Amino acid sequence: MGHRFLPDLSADEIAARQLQGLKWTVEHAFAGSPHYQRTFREVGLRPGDVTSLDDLSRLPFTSVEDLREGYPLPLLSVPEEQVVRIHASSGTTGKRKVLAYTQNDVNTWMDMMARCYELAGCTPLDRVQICVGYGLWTAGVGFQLGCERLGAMALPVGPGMLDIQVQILTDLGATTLCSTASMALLMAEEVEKRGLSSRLKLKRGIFGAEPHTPKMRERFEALLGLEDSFDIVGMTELYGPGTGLECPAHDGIHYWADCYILEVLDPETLRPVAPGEIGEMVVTTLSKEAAPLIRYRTRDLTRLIEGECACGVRLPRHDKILGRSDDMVIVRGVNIYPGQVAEVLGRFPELSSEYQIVLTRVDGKDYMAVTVERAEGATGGGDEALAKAVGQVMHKSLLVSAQIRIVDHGELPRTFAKSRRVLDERQ
Ligand code: ADP
Ligand code: K
Ligand code: ZN
Repeated sequence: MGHRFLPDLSADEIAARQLQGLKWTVEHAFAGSPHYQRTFREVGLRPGDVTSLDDLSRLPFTSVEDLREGYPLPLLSVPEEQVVRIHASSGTTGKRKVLAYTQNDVNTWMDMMARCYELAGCTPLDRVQICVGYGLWTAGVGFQLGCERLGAMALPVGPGMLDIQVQILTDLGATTLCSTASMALLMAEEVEKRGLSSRLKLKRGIFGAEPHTPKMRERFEALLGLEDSFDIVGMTELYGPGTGLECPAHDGIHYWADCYILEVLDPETLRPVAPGEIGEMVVTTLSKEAAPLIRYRTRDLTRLIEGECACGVRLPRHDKILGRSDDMVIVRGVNIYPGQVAEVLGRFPELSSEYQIVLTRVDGKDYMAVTVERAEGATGGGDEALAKAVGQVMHKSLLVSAQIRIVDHGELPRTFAKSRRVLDERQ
């Protein structure tokens, strides 16, 4: 296929690299990290015991609690002189997750990001507007690294600053926009408001960091005049953004199985789910030096997609990230993911993509209210009937009643980062 960064590997070749990487990782982590020495001893395993990929299932899990316990430099497996930088995640609860990188780690990450740009169709003639945070977060730096590796022109604006964003978009003729889905929507609405769409040269968007609905995506694709857009996945623990990219055939996300092993496990039993079923992503890195991950429980939910892909890329695929197990809320004993609410709202063309869930408790009973915007241009008439219809579909698919409130388009907060969908006021 003539890719510079994307490898064309058969399943056997991938398995061979995975076995080699797994053996290396286990030796390396055991030699360098007191944490891994302890967890290996707990399950009675020595690195030499790993001789086939099947042995992966015998290895101990690593969890987000392990990262917090090891704060500030969890899982560190190299001497400090080899660490060239750290990054941290936003860390919504408790201590931040801080992860260390060696130069080789940075280089691996850079190549993974270059693959993403390449798969999205970028070339050295593209101008890439990077509208995500730089600094401690991995996002800005990751997009920047890969862009430079590919040889495209980076326009490193960062998040927010809509005036500067639209100025750079139009004056520099950005062809590629990298942001969260929320930020893409915000920019799209700004461009529309200022009547600038005819001055844009955008061809594609690469957006990620949060789940989004097809509706949200259709809207910013249309307003920004994008020919195509791609969901990008990643997390701080696993280098940062760029661990996989939505395939050009839009049938799942190709992930870099020669850089990490992905297991999809039942979060209760920790056994593999049946092929194609949804489960928790559990990752094992194959060459990560500073903070190797062995069976790290990401808490993200997805499923593997079997079979050959129409786009011709032979690297395996997983589905888009369907949510985080931590996002799950329990309302009157029923497990609910925000994505399920979004899915119901998506069935109503009269509604926009933006919604917010508020949970309250009165007299020991849970109540769920969903505020949703009207689609742009939709008038306010018939709200009651619409709210009732939405409530009925919601009850049917979630088995919980929700009070539906319909507000004007643009009334819910827009954000530069990840949208906050659930306000839990029950504590
Ligand atoms: P945090 O959000 O925990 O501070 P990160 O900034 O590292 O940490 O974000 C990584 C997380 O963001 C992933 O574990 C996943 O839950 C979510 N995420 C990243 N990319 C996507 C995507 N394309 N779609 C849905 N969720 C995503
Ligand atoms: K260039
Ligand atoms: Zn594909």
